[in-house]
Amino acid sequence: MDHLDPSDPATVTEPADPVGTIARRTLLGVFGASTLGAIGAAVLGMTGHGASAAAANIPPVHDPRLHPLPASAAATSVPTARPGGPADHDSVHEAATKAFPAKTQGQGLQELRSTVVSGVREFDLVCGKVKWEVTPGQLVDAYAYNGQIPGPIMRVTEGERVRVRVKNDLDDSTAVHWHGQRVKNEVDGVPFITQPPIKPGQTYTYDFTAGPFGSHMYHSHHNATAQVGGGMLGPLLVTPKDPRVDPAYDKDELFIFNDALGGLTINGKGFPATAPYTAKLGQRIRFRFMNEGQLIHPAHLHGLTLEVFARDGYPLPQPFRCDTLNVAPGERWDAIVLADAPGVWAFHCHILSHAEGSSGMFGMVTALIVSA
Ligand SMILES: [Cu+2]
Repeated sequence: MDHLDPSDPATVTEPADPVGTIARRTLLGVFGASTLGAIGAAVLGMTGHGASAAAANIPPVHDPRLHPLPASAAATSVPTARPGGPADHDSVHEAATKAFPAKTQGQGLQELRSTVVSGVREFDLVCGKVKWEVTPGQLVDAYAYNGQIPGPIMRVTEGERVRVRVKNDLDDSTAVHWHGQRVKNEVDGVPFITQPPIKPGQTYTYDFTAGPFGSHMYHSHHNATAQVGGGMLGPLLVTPKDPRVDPAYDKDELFIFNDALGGLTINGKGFPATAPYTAKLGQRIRFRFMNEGQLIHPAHLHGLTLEVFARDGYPLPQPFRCDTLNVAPGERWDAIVLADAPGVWAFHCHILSHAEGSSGMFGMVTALIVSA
């Protein structure tokens, strides 16, 4: 990914960037429309549709099958000859990588609004079916809270009383479990153990006191393989009453794995539609890793160090450093990354079949872009 130059002012992003939209714009600026066009034309040329690329006024790419280059030029030329050969392989990889970050419809992890009524923080969640765009043009039937995958961020404070109204607009029953919270048993969200299922059309109200603090989750606990796998999950972030229990950080980011809906995703999107994380040199970024899937996913960050300080919300007695952090289903891990080296650092699941194949990178791949 060294084709991006983070020292280039075009890649500098504002710290308050909401979920990578600025990075997307600036990255596109770096690649430039002509570059993207050339990549598109290269791919089209390989598959024999070069004429339409030319008609679209995309800069021409040499097709050596039609017009062989002199040997000296061929040595430095891009996509060469043989369909299925190494050059094809490279051009497909290049196109997949340079499409990053690709635009898709639908954005998960928006802050969920709440209101405080008589000292109780109230939220509304609506369960519904949606079509979710995982990668450009890949629309899948999904379940969502408030139309988002992952669901919106619920942010509460340790010890605060919380009320969540859950409206079921699905054709199926559901229930919500507050994963990691020490709630009273009757609001634990398990149908036929602690409550009846929430039938289609019904609204069910959960009432609990938030705690312990840390990075937690909410998700369906009914037909969960389908419903959680299909998108019914979200983060429940409990701010500690005493802020001194957390290390200092400048940015707070979520990194949620899932592996059912539309394949292998980070925050509901597959590469190249995953959003890059951005930081300025010297910033400290808190990453909250969560796994809502069926498989383990080791998160690997190139070039920088993860300082892991909490597991499942609980502060570690002995924080540790690593660059590959295994995140098992249901787990949450919190880590600080000091952005002490500029660059576009690949950040991906290190089960290789979750990240890169014969057509290039896909699935659980993103990047942390550190600008000087
Ligand atoms: Cu994985």
